[in-house]
Amino acid sequence: MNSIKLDDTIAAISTPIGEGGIGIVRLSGRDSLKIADKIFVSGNGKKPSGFKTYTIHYGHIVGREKKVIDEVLLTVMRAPKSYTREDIVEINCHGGIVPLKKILDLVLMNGARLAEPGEFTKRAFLNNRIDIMQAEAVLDVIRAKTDLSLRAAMNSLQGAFSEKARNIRSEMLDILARIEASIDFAEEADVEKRGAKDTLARLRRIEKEMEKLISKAQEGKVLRHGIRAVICGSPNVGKSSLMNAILKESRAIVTRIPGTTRDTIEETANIKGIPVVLVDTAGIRPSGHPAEKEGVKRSEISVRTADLVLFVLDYNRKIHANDSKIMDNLKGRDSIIMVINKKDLKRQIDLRRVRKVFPGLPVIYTCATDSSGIDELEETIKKLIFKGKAPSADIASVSNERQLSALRGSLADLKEAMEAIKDKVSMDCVAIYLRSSIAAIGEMTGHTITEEALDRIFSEFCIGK
Ligand SMILES: Nc1nc2c(ncn2[C@@H]2O[C@H](COP(=O)(O)OP(=O)(O)O)[C@@H](O)[C@H]2O)c(=O)[nH]1
Ligand SMILES: [Mg+2]
Repeated sequence: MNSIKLDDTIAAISTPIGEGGIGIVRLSGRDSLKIADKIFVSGNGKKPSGFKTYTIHYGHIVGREKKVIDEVLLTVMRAPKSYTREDIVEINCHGGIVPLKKILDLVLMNGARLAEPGEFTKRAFLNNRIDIMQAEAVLDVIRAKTDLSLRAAMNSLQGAFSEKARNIRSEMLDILARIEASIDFAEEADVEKRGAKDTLARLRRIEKEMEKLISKAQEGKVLRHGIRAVICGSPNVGKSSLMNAILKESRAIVTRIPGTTRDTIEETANIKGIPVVLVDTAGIRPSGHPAEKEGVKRSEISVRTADLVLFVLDYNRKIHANDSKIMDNLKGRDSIIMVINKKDLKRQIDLRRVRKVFPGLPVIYTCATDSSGIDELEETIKKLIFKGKAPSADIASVSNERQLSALRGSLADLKEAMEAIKDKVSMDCVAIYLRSSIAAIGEMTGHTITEEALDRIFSEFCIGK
């Protein structure tokens, strides 16, 4: 992998492609200033390599045959106090595709290499400015869909969780060092016995801490990345109308003709601060039409993979065979909310049978056309996701599946180590489990992460970040 080398200078357009007030071409690496010297002409004739750190300068980018490409502001941030800990130059030019591309080309012609996705952040990681969990938090900040998601991501970016994880790891390293020392010196059985008791007590504290982090993980993941909620039910009960009411816009097509929605439509809603991807499905019913058939198949898949199901019934209609069939499909899965829509019309529905099949299911009455009941529905969704507790964006927690599985692995090995002590197995064996536990938590923090895992993380970034 060439990007692990840090001796070259990288460059990329760091602003989104399209028309904008300004656009930024960013350079990072040891030749950033030298390259800037060749293409930037300031009003007073001074060169970027002479500029102080954290200063901004007015001038022009000049290409071949002294042709002026754009009028710019150039910012210099010198190593080590920069995003990457390397020399950084940012060229603020006009935000059009052509000036940005021309400036980037010029920079590349003068010795920079085009950055890979996320490579600036990767350098910040490789140069130890941030750890891998903070790098992941950068992406979460960029992608935050709600205020709450942003706050949770910023909390991680500022290192609240990293510090906790680092402390756990260094405590484990300390315990391991003591065990290794005791293996060499333990002649006296008495000393070893006392040592084992102390070690066990320390490991138990770490175990508790890890378990707490794992129990909070779901909340952390939901706040950052949200959940998927699928809206299902028979045709014409008001699924698409409900989706539009929650989104507060007309996203899905609503008609009086059953079977209008044939494809699944997805849109992110902000439900009480939680990003919720709403999936509007084709009404589930047997159909002869191939397009509708495919839509129905997709609906059934969506229901299986969703975190939450909004099962919609028509207040104005008796439960019919199709509703019952959907209920059969839903039987056994959790996180379902029953939405009885069209409450403005006359009551026809009888819920006794439904309640028998799904005892304890939350039932919300709505009218999608005037949005009444929608707020109560949103409250219920939030309560169900967080099991009645209010979510806190300020807790330091695991934020994704990668971190969670590393933490789980670490805990499993830690438990093995504790068992080994209890069973009075040799301390050599305890040390093996502990080392493996430390390696797993190191994967989470990035202390012992593989290059492959790194590549996977940074490949999700955009170029220029
Ligand atoms: N009276 C009334 N009509 C509704 C309500 N919700 C939806 N509708 C109407 O029911 C029909 C079907 O709605 P639609 O959202 O397309 O249902 P879907 O097939 O389940 O997606 C449309 O004519 C809607 O205007 C409601 O709460 N009250
Ligand atoms: Mg529909």
